[in-house]
Amino acid sequence: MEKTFIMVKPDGVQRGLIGEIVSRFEKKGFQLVGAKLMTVSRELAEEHYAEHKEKPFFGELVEFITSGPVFAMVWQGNNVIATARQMMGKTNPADALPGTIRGDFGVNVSMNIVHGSDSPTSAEREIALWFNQEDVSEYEKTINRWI
Ligand code: 3AN
Repeated sequence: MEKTFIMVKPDGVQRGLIGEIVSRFEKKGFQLVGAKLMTVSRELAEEHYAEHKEKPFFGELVEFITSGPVFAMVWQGNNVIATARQMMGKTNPADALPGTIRGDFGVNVSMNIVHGSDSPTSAEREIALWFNQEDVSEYEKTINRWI
Protein backbone atom coordinates (compact mmCIF):
# COMPACT_ATOMS: atom_id res chain seq x y z
CA MET A 1 0.00 0.00 0.00
CA GLU A 2 1.34 3.46 -0.93
CA LYS A 3 2.56 5.68 1.93
CA THR A 4 3.30 9.40 2.18
CA PHE A 5 4.77 11.83 4.69
CA ILE A 6 2.48 14.68 5.77
CA MET A 7 3.38 17.35 8.31
CA VAL A 8 1.29 20.05 9.96
CA LYS A 9 3.79 22.93 10.10
CA PRO A 10 4.27 25.24 13.15
CA ASP A 11 1.61 27.70 11.91
CA GLY A 12 -0.96 24.89 11.54
CA VAL A 13 -0.17 23.60 15.04
CA GLN A 14 -0.37 27.12 16.56
CA ARG A 15 -3.69 27.78 14.85
CA GLY A 16 -5.25 24.57 16.17
CA LEU A 17 -5.59 22.90 12.76
CA ILE A 18 -4.15 19.45 13.58
CA GLY A 19 -7.60 17.94 14.11
CA GLU A 20 -9.05 19.56 10.98
CA ILE A 21 -6.22 18.24 8.80
CA VAL A 22 -6.23 14.73 10.30
CA SER A 23 -10.01 14.67 9.90
CA ARG A 24 -9.86 15.52 6.19
CA PHE A 25 -7.47 12.67 5.42
CA GLU A 26 -9.44 10.25 7.62
CA LYS A 27 -12.75 11.14 5.98
CA LYS A 28 -11.20 10.69 2.53
CA GLY A 29 -10.52 7.09 3.56
CA PHE A 30 -6.77 7.21 4.12
CA GLN A 31 -5.20 5.41 7.05
CA LEU A 32 -2.95 7.02 9.67
CA VAL A 33 -0.01 4.69 10.33
CA GLY A 34 2.42 7.00 12.16
CA ALA A 35 2.22 10.33 14.03
CA LYS A 36 4.18 12.47 16.48
CA LEU A 37 4.23 16.02 17.78
CA MET A 38 7.85 17.14 17.79
CA THR A 39 10.17 20.12 17.75
CA VAL A 40 12.42 19.97 14.69
CA SER A 41 16.20 20.29 15.05
CA ARG A 42 18.09 22.55 12.65
CA GLU A 43 19.92 19.47 11.36
CA LEU A 44 16.67 17.64 10.49
CA ALA A 45 15.16 20.78 8.93
CA GLU A 46 18.21 21.31 6.69
CA GLU A 47 18.18 17.65 5.64
CA HIS A 48 14.42 17.69 4.94
CA TYR A 49 14.69 20.82 2.77
CA ALA A 50 18.09 19.89 1.22
CA GLU A 51 16.73 20.34 -2.34
CA HIS A 52 16.07 24.04 -1.55
CA LYS A 53 19.58 24.72 -0.13
CA GLU A 54 20.45 27.22 -2.87
CA LYS A 55 17.10 29.03 -2.83
CA PRO A 56 16.93 32.57 -1.39
CA PHE A 57 14.22 31.50 1.06
CA PHE A 58 16.16 28.51 2.50
CA GLY A 59 17.20 30.32 5.71
CA GLU A 60 13.66 31.54 6.33
CA LEU A 61 12.30 28.04 5.66
CA VAL A 62 14.60 26.43 8.24
CA GLU A 63 13.91 29.20 10.81
CA PHE A 64 10.18 28.72 10.39
CA ILE A 65 10.04 24.93 10.56
CA THR A 66 12.21 24.91 13.72
CA SER A 67 10.21 27.74 15.37
CA GLY A 68 7.67 25.54 17.18
CA PRO A 69 6.32 22.00 17.26
CA VAL A 70 5.15 20.27 14.11
CA PHE A 71 2.83 17.26 13.78
CA ALA A 72 4.57 14.67 11.60
CA MET A 73 2.52 11.84 10.11
CA VAL A 74 2.64 8.86 7.79
CA TRP A 75 -0.55 8.16 5.82
CA GLN A 76 -1.34 5.12 3.74
CA GLY A 77 -3.82 4.41 0.93
CA ASN A 78 -4.39 4.07 -2.79
CA ASN A 79 -2.67 6.91 -4.66
CA VAL A 80 -2.22 8.74 -1.34
CA ILE A 81 0.84 10.77 -2.47
CA ALA A 82 -0.87 12.56 -5.39
CA THR A 83 -4.29 12.75 -3.73
CA ALA A 84 -2.88 14.30 -0.54
CA ARG A 85 -1.11 16.94 -2.70
CA GLN A 86 -4.44 17.74 -4.35
CA MET A 87 -6.14 17.99 -0.96
CA MET A 88 -3.37 20.38 0.24
CA GLY A 89 -3.63 22.68 -2.79
CA LYS A 90 -0.99 24.80 -4.52
CA THR A 91 2.19 25.82 -2.60
CA ASN A 92 1.16 29.48 -2.62
CA PRO A 93 -2.16 29.76 -0.73
CA ALA A 94 -3.08 32.66 -3.06
CA ASP A 95 -3.24 30.13 -5.93
CA ALA A 96 -4.78 27.28 -3.90
CA LEU A 97 -8.43 26.55 -4.65
CA PRO A 98 -11.14 26.81 -2.00
CA GLY A 99 -11.80 23.34 -0.62
CA THR A 100 -8.09 22.58 -0.33
CA ILE A 101 -6.28 22.89 3.01
CA ARG A 102 -4.10 25.81 1.85
CA GLY A 103 -6.98 27.38 -0.06
CA ASP A 104 -9.19 27.31 3.03
CA PHE A 105 -6.65 28.19 5.75
CA GLY A 106 -3.36 29.39 4.20
CA VAL A 107 -2.17 32.98 4.28
CA ASN A 108 1.29 33.14 2.75
CA VAL A 109 3.75 30.97 0.86
CA SER A 110 6.25 30.37 3.66
CA MET A 111 3.57 29.73 6.27
CA ASN A 112 1.39 27.40 4.26
CA ILE A 113 0.15 25.11 7.05
CA VAL A 114 1.06 21.71 5.71
CA HIS A 115 3.75 19.72 3.90
CA GLY A 116 3.24 16.58 1.84
CA SER A 117 5.73 14.48 -0.15
CA ASP A 118 5.60 15.29 -3.87
CA SER A 119 6.63 11.91 -5.36
CA PRO A 120 7.20 8.25 -4.42
CA THR A 121 10.94 8.95 -4.18
CA SER A 122 10.52 11.85 -1.77
CA ALA A 123 7.86 9.98 0.24
CA GLU A 124 10.30 7.13 0.82
CA ARG A 125 13.14 9.52 1.70
CA GLU A 126 11.03 11.66 4.03
CA ILE A 127 9.38 8.75 5.88
CA ALA A 128 12.84 7.24 6.53
CA LEU A 129 14.16 10.66 7.63
CA TRP A 130 11.34 11.45 10.09
CA PHE A 131 10.30 8.02 11.42
CA ASN A 132 11.96 4.93 12.82
CA GLN A 133 10.61 1.87 11.07
CA GLU A 134 9.13 0.50 14.34
CA ASP A 135 7.08 3.70 14.79
CA VAL A 136 5.14 3.12 11.56
CA SER A 137 2.32 0.65 12.30
CA GLU A 138 1.26 -2.19 10.07
CA TYR A 139 -2.42 -2.81 10.78
CA GLU A 140 -5.44 -3.91 8.87
CA LYS A 141 -8.28 -1.43 8.53
CA THR A 142 -11.34 -3.51 7.77
CA ILE A 143 -13.12 -0.61 6.01
CA ASN A 144 -10.40 -0.76 3.31
CA ARG A 145 -12.47 -3.33 1.45
CA TRP A 146 -15.12 -0.62 0.75
CA ILE A 147 -12.67 2.05 -0.46
P1 3AN B 1 5.52 22.19 -1.54
O1 3AN B 1 5.60 22.32 -0.04
O2 3AN B 1 4.18 22.55 -2.10
O3 3AN B 1 6.06 20.88 -2.05
P2 3AN B 1 8.05 23.33 -2.42
O4 3AN B 1 8.70 22.00 -2.17
O5 3AN B 1 8.25 23.99 -3.74
O6 3AN B 1 6.49 23.31 -2.12
O7 3AN B 1 8.58 24.34 -1.32
C1 3AN B 1 8.87 23.90 -0.04
C2 3AN B 1 8.44 24.95 0.94
O8 3AN B 1 9.20 26.11 0.72
C3 3AN B 1 6.99 25.38 0.77
N1 3AN B 1 6.07 24.56 1.50
C4 3AN B 1 7.01 26.80 1.27
O9 3AN B 1 6.82 26.81 2.68
C5 3AN B 1 8.42 27.25 0.97
N2 3AN B 1 8.47 28.12 -0.21
C6 3AN B 1 8.32 27.75 -1.49
N3 3AN B 1 8.43 28.82 -2.31
C7 3AN B 1 8.68 29.89 -1.50
C8 3AN B 1 8.91 31.28 -1.72
N4 3AN B 1 8.90 31.80 -2.93
N5 3AN B 1 9.13 32.05 -0.63
C9 3AN B 1 9.15 31.55 0.62
N6 3AN B 1 8.94 30.24 0.90
C10 3AN B 1 8.71 29.43 -0.14
